[in-house]
Amino acid sequence: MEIQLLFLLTLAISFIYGVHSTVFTIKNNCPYTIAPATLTGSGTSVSTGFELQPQASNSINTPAPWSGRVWARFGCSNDGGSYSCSSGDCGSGQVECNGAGASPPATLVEFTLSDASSTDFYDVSLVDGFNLPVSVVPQGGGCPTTDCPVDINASCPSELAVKDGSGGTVGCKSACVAFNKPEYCCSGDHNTPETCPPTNYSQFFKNLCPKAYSYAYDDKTSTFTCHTGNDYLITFCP
Ligand SMILES: *[C@@H]1O[C@H](CO)[C@@H](O)[C@H](O)[C@H]1NC(C)=O
Ligand SMILES: CC(=O)N[C@H]1CO[C@H](CO)[C@@H](O)[C@@H]1O
Repeated sequence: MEIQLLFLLTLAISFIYGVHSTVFTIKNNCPYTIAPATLTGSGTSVSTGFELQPQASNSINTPAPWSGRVWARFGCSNDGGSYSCSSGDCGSGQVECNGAGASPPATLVEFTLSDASSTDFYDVSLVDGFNLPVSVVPQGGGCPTTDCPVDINASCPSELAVKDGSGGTVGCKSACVAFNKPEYCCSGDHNTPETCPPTNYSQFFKNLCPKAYSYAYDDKTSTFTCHTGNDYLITFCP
């Protein structure tokens, strides 16, 4: 009897381990409503969009292995029955992005979650520009925090700034998004780390957010790892 029970317990534990999932808790610390969104790159698709009032949070269970990104929209309205946002919009016409990505500029939080007992990778990316400050704090395990805690809109060079209808800056494009040149996008004959060094524009972002990706080959100072099995708190306007 006891041996059977032990067997069943072992089976239950390995089943639970086999479907390990990571919890992303997404918190809105901004003084206005935001609409976080996710885009799954590989793995099971999770909730693709929802609104958060100031100080509200929402948890998303993400079965590992998974890779994808999280960002947040703001300045959203449902005028004429179609949902759209002045920053980070995904063009779906709904609160859910349904597999559509952010229209740049948007601050991206990127994850690659492993299913085995190995390593998760995460970063904050400004490669597509900036729209909101964010922090990523692994819950437990002594893993490093990464963030872009500064409102870059406030100091965005005019040639990169995106304005809303009333003239407020609602995003700051990367030089790649603004000028679409190989030396800024690390494309064409600039598609290696050697031929695509930092530029004065990527350095502008790096100076404000030293832990975030400021251009495509910014890996060394911008990718963070944690052993698999941790949960993550993602706070907008930390
Ligand atoms: C980068 O350099 C270009 C060309 O010299 C200049 O026009 C631009 O203002 C600089 N941008 C920043 C953010 O320093
Ligand atoms: C300087 C500036 O305009 N910053 C803005 C960045 O975006 C947020 C959200 O709309 C505004 O509140 C800031 O004023």
